[in-house]
Amino acid sequence: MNNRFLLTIPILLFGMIFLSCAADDPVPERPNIIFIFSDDHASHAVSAYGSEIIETPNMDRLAHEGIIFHNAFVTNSICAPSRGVLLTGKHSHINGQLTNAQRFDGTQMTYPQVLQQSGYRTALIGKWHLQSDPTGYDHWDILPGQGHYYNPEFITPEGTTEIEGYVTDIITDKVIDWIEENRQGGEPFMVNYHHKAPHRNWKPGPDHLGMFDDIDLPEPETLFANWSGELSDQEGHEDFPEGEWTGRTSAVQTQEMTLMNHFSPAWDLKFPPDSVMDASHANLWRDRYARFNDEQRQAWDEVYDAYYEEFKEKDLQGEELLSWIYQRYVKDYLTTIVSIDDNLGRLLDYLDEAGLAENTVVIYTSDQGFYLGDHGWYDKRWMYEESLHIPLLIRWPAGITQGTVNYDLVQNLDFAPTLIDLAGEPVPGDVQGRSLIPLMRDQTPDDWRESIYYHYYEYPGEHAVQRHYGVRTDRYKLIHYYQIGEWELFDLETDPHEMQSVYDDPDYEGIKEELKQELDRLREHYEVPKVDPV
Ligand code: SGN
Ligand code: CA
Repeated sequence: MNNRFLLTIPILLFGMIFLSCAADDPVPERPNIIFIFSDDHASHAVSAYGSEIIETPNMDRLAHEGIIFHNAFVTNSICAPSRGVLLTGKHSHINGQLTNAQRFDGTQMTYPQVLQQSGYRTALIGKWHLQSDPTGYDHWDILPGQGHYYNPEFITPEGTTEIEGYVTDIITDKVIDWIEENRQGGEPFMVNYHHKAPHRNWKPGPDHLGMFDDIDLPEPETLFANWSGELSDQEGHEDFPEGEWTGRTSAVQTQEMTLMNHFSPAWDLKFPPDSVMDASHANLWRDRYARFNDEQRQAWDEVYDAYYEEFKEKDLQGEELLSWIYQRYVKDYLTTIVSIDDNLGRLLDYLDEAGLAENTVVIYTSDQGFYLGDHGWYDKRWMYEESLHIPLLIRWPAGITQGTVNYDLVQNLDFAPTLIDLAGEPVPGDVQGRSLIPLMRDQTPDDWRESIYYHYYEYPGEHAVQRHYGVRTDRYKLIHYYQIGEWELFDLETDPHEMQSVYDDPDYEGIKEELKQELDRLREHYEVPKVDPV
């Protein structure tokens, strides 16, 4: 018996139940689903999560009109692995996508396949990053690799087309057009609406260039934590524990993601290509710069030439330089998010006008979090809060009470089972996540998880973050950098920024032992092999 036949049985059963109930007790129609996935969007850059640096009114609208999850985390804070987990509901060591370098095996069970076979119309539009062709979609229209911010190419089964404009606007146009074409005919739809933004190198769209110019954004408390081997005594930062590396492992010292030492003047600060001939990433930046059309280039230069002039004129050093880099970095990053939020507003307006809002589940989340100068860093990969955490906002007027707030520990592992459950299909037994539908209804099961498992594998790799796995409970986090034999233990209540490991603190001996046992239990439960498969 082949898989397709097996999958038709639940569909037939669903149909029979639907028909038998239809006369007197109408079963609610299966909802449409719009899964919005941004790339590297940290939850501390969403105002619904209390961000102090950006307003995201349309994301906040999802939270107010639906549910906000305050404790949503990834299993592996890097792009392609996160996407593998999204599609399968299984940890990286099971779905095979352990790093960005691998090709996703699309022949395994993925939720788009289940939905497609159960009668959903399915589409994937935007970033994909999994190398193999997407499976389970009636329609796919994806960026090659990381894609481009300006005048991006898109690949479909028919070939590659370059489209003039800004990537976030174009992806949204494509999503709305596809929904408009596919909303008729009685079948529900599911669309993966996947942004490129706010991925490095954070290029603002033409409508928003320079929008934060007149503002000084607040700095994160840990901005000066790692940058030079010395702790800052700058006003407002004097509370750091003694000695910058104290209490953390050597992994923190050997990473390559500081704003101070690893940021590229060309690629990241976008200094004029001719000014930075010798700088790292200069050719990459020249290549991207060449993509602008004349109008785009002129608008860009007007704004970015001024930043470069300011940089030269001020001739900053040390902490003042880091502060300047931080402002430039975060302003570009946030500006790309403003475009996402504006386009989300456009989509929500469209759903209202089309009469689709009531029974369409709109999910907003990201493939992982990001460092916004926290610890002096950009990028992700670590199990520390800023990159472990993801925004997760879901609106579904027909199924979720407005203003629902959830604090349970949920993970991207739960997306596939949730989406399968929303479609009324049984969740396959080997899926490792759990459906979030009971949580959406404010009915968390008694046996909901009390800890999460995390595992990052991409070392050696860009930004040089050591491999590590760990466990997080609502209060504690234990991390094992297993290739260098080092551990960290954080008490998130007393040390929310994870600056001081208490692994060797005798007061935490009991907690440490409990967490080690819990980590062993999770590794066994999730069938983690003793030796890394990559
Ligand atoms: C690129 C970026 C990295 C980033 C990876 C992974 N470098 O390689 O900074 O960590 O993507 O990001 S860049 O020079 O090309 O900008 S991920 O989100 O796709 O995992
Ligand atoms: Ca990413």
